[in-house]
Amino acid sequence: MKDTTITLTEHLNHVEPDLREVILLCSSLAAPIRRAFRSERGMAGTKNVFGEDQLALDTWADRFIIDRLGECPLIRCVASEERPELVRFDHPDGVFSVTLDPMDGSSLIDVNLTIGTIIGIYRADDPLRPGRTLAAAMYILYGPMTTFVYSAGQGGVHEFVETRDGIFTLFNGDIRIPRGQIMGPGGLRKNYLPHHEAFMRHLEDRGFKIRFSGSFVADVHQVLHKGGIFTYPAMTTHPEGKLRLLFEANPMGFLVTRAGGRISTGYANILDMEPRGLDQRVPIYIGDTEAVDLIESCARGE
Ligand code: P6P
Repeated sequence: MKDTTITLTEHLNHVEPDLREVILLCSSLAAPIRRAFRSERGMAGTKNVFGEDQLALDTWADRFIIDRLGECPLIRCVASEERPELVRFDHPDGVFSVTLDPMDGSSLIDVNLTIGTIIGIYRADDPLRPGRTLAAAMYILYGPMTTFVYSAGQGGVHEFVETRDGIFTLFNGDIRIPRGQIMGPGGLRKNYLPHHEAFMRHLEDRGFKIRFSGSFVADVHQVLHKGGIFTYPAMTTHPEGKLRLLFEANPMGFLVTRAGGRISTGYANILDMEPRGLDQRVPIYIGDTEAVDLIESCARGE
């Protein structure tokens, strides 16, 4: 149901006041980040901890967001995909640890495709915890519209659209992932492992159509609304896949699970994983329960 009268500020009235303050702070990042797209162009000349070339937009957004989060005394630390170490603040009364993918899909900005910011919030001293312990997760999508999706506490998953700078109104309340027939197949077929190869054949036999943009957050958002599955699997060349446990899998898996879907390595629920480190990668299957159940069945050799 689309309702454009309730604002994010009003919608968050059911959330604990300290968490509500941090979620609103995160939503306030959208407008200034979007304004930077035209100025922060080209390569930064640096690489992140995953060995990926950083764009000027990646490093700018990382610095901007961490500076803004660092002004909030409730936040103890931030783990960013763009930094090798945890960023700790001198906030002795801080209660939250934050995970941040500042600009997921950033390379697509030059071709004007949708990219996003992914944030996870733990009520804990550090973010090296299972995704199921998140207090809240959210993402900002910079697409034809600027939208903000969040879930907090025991609540559902809700989408807001920015109507004026910094003002978000409810666009889709309590989203439930439907059963669908789209798939976002990351990786290279020539490097697929047998169980993944079998899974992809099953999807094609069932008439699944490919929807893969190169932006994880945008592709998962589409699956959240239309059902189906996004996958970036383990491969012969990348036994742990490409995408990151802390910065991508946990927050997006938390949201999709809250909407009635699932996230799996192909063998087990990713939200139960104890992270080994900030830079841990993980094979990802995220989508409606039927599609995720199917990959786990393939992995068991059924
Ligand atoms: P590939 C973007 O760089 C990203 O981290 C995800 O957003 C996206 O799903 C994936 O990598 C794309 O990877 O190998 O297809 O370029």
